Amino acid sequence: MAYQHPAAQLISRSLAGLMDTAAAHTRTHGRKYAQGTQPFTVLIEGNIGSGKTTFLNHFDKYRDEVCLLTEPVEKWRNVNGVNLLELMYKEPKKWAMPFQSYVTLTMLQAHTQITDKKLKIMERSIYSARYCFVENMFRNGSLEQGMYNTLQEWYKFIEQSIHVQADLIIYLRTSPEVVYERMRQRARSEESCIPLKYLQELHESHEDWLIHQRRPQTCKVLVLDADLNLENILSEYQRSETSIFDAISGA
Ligand code: DCM
Ligand code: MG
Repeated sequence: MAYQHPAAQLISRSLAGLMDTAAAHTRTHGRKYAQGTQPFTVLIEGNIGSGKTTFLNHFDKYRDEVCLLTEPVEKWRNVNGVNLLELMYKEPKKWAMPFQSYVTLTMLQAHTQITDKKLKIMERSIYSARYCFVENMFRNGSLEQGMYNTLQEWYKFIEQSIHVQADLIIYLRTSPEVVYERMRQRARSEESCIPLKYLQELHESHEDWLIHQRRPQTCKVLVLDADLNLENILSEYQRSETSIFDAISGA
């Protein structure tokens, strides 16, 4: 058998283990794995640098009532000592596939995480991986047809057998030029090679999904103007708080 990097082996084994459990669950119970275990779930979506983490931090004051799940980027930077995020940007043709498989695993862990809180807020989801990042990586040639098809098969299986649905999506809508500037200021080392064009492409795929509704839409989308700077975005945050609490009381 061809040599496989230990990180890639680990990812395949963990993902396969989770899928076996899900399949067995669906066979035994006739319903999706994790169904009925999830509270009202809100996904925070938006381009790189759109302020998703800052938005989640804003909800920190409700931490006793809200399960806050920030994007597992630290896990992606350290898979048993391997920085998959860095490898994916440095050598996309080789590493985009294992990176997105690992994103799938960590997102599934977040989607299915049990909590006794009444509200779960997640930074990004399996949906943005599928509809934005993976689509874009396929279009720009980082993913070969066979890699792309394999990921699509995982997504189809997940959709059928695991409860990953959300109740509300908050879209932090930005313009690519603004997030490009923010990304450069934030200066995450792995992202130093990202050109404006990449952010423009990701912007278009978020727009196609959340504004033009060109993807299967399962829940309501609240759009916030996330071009605003920190001082001015507070009123947008308050608008989203009201929407979340209204939606929960109407759910
Ligand atoms: N990322 C990716 N594929 C995903 C999710 C995220 O390539 N499915 C990348 C984009 C960013 C980093 O991970 O470089 C963290 O995202 P952000 O800064 O938007 O939180
Ligand atoms: Mg973030």
